[in-house]
Amino acid sequence: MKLYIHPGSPNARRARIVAHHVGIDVEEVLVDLPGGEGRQAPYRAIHPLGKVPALVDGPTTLFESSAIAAYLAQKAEDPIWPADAGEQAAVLQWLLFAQIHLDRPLGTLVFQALFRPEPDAAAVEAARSEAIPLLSVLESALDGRRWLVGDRLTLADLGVGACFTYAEPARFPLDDAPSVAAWLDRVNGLPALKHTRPQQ
Ligand SMILES: N[C@@H](CCC(=O)N[C@@H](CS)C(=O)NCC(=O)O)C(=O)O
Repeated sequence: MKLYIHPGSPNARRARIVAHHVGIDVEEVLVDLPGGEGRQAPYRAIHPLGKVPALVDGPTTLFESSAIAAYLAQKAEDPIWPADAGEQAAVLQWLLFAQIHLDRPLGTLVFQALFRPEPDAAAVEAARSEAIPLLSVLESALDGRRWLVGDRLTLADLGVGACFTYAEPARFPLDDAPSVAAWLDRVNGLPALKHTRPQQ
C-alpha cells in the first residue's frame, strides 16, 4: 500500500497518523511538491488535483485525507471508526467541520507564520477572527470531556488533531479555549502523533 505524502503537510499527516495508530504498514512515497511534481501527469493520474495525500492500495486509489483515514481505520477494523451509526456520523461531522471550516483560517495562520518572510498583519487578524468562533465550537464540545465522540479516542480526535500540527509556531488563538488546549495535549501525547510530528 502506497501513501503519497509531503513530510510537512498536515493533511498528509492526518492519514499518516491513522496508519500508524491502527498499525497498517504503508510505504510512504514523497511527492516533490516544491519541485512541481504535483502538476505533472504521472502524479495527476493518482491525485487529480496534484495534492497530498493520496493512497493506492491494489485496485483502490483515494484522495482526500479524511477519506483515506476512514479507509485505513475501517480496513484495520479499529474501534477509532465506530460501528454505531450515531457515533460514526459524529466522527464524520468533526472531520468535515475540520476540513470545511477550521482548515481555512488555521491554514492561513500557518501560511503567514511559516511561509511568508513578512506576515501580512491584516490577513493574520482576519484569520484569527475567523478561527476564534470555530475554536469556541470545539471548546464547547470538549468542555468536561476528554474526547470528541463518546468517551474514548476516535478518528475524530486524530483527524481534527492533525489541523493543529503547527498550532504553536502559527500562534493559533487558543487562549480562550482551555479544554481544546488540554485535549490537544492528550492527542499530541499519542504515539502516532509523536511519530508523525514534522521537524519544526
Ligand atoms: N482537502 C485535502 C487538502 C489537501 C491539500 O491541500 N494538501 C496540501 C498539503 S497540506 C497540498 O498538497 N498542497 C499542494 C498544492 O496545493 O499544490 C485533503 O484533506 O487531502
